[in-house]
Amino acid sequence: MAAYDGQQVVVVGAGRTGLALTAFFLGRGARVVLSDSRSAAERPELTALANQGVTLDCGGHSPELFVAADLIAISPGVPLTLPAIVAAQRQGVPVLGEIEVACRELTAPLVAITGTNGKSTTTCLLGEVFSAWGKRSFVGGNLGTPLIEAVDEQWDWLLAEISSFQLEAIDTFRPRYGLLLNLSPDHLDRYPDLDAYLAAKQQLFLNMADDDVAVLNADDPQVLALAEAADCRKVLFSSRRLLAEGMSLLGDELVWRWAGEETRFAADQLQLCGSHNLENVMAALIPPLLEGCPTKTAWSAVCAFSGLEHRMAKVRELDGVAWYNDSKGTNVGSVVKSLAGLSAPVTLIAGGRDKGGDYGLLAEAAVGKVGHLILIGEAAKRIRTALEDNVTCHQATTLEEAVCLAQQLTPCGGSVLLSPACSSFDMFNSYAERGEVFVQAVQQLIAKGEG
Ligand code: UMA
Ligand code: ADP
Repeated sequence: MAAYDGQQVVVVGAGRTGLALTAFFLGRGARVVLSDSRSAAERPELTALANQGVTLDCGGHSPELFVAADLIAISPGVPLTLPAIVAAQRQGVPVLGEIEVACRELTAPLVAITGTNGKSTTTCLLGEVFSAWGKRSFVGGNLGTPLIEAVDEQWDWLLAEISSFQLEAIDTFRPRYGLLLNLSPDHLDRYPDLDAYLAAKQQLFLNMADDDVAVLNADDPQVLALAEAADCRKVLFSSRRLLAEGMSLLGDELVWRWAGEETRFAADQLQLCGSHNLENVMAALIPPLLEGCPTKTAWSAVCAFSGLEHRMAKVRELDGVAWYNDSKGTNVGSVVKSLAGLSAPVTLIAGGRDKGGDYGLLAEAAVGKVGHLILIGEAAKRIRTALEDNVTCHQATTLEEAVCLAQQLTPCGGSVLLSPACSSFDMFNSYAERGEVFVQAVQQLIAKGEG
């Protein structure tokens, strides 16, 4: 455990993570400065913290406070390129990410789940299995509850979704299990190029060694390449070939081969749909099975899991049209997977804050599948440019307008899919809010004959 008594700590970002970090450092006797780019007027709720002795640095990040700190603790949304951070680092002030601060306090073994897509689903699947096995598990991280909130309780296991942002500022962070599910371009609004994004993901393996286990997607060459230098055991999963050891998909069975034994699971017992979810299930089973969880317990738990909100969730059927909410489809790779699970004709609602994705890949997936594309948000123009030769494009100013337009355009037997390929922050506070607005608008639609 680190000692912070009397230390001057600057916490950067006053969102969910920053507030949890502030509470943690106050509890450890530190003097806390909470710094946020948003003005105090925008964050009136922070006044209560000022009353508890926290110094507020709002409406920007004051370099003089950063340079004078003993430690800077950053939220995931804060880039290391922030000038005040760069200035402090030059003066030798340590800069730690929240997961680094947290792991210095935590003693329970950690399963860290990362990859471009499927992190939240896999993390929750793991949570279901460990809980069914009777283990007291913290389930959080990028999923919503910052890891630092785990520090004041006793856990058997820590199951944490970890983003590339969170991996940027680690030092000793060392998971017992590190899951790397898949890699495709994402967050190119934060990283200068794909290599920088991949380098952040690779940090997962930085301190993994000896008996730590990297759980890797054998079908993703980029995943294998990033893990090549990892100095720990590697256990693979594959949906394309039967592995001599590891977890494979063979026809409609999952095959677990380990220590000379083989167990088979019938995939049609799962409630989760789609080939991508089979990958998530395969990855999630590996840590508990290696730890000795009975196979029946693990399998029943994954079968009982019906999925998370805002991920390919069917909202309703109306006039023979199925409506799906996939608001969490925030990059091109995930939209491609979601489209693969539907048959033509699909009316796709996409757009939002551009993350620099390659919409050309979306154009390939849309051919013969997407009849109409309805665009919303800041990225509309870039997406239209990439897809207008392949798909009929339409524009809507609000998500509600997009829903009404989709109803007019989609024939009986088709489906409407909200899967934006972008983040939500141009029009909403979160992907969840975007999904809720979509669901509400869809629920309010009246059948065509009744209008
Ligand atoms: N801020 C600054 N300066 C900056 C940037 C941001 O002061 O340069 C301030 C903002 O004004 C805001 C605060 O920082 O007040 C927000 O901090 P944050 O963006 O780190 O958000 P948190 O609320 O702390 O939530 C973070 C994760 N957010 C991001 O990574 C962007 C949440 O993941 C995560 O659930 C939470 O920590 C708990 O761990 C969200 C996410 O979108 C869901 N993650 C990305 C993704 O999944 O694609 C990585
Ligand atoms: P993340 O937490 O990484 O964003 P989620 O589990 O929330 O992942 O799923 C988000 C979306 O990503 C889903 O709606 C689906 O379209 C897509 N997805 C989920 N799992 C996978 C996977 N293993 N491979 C590719 N895409 C996936």
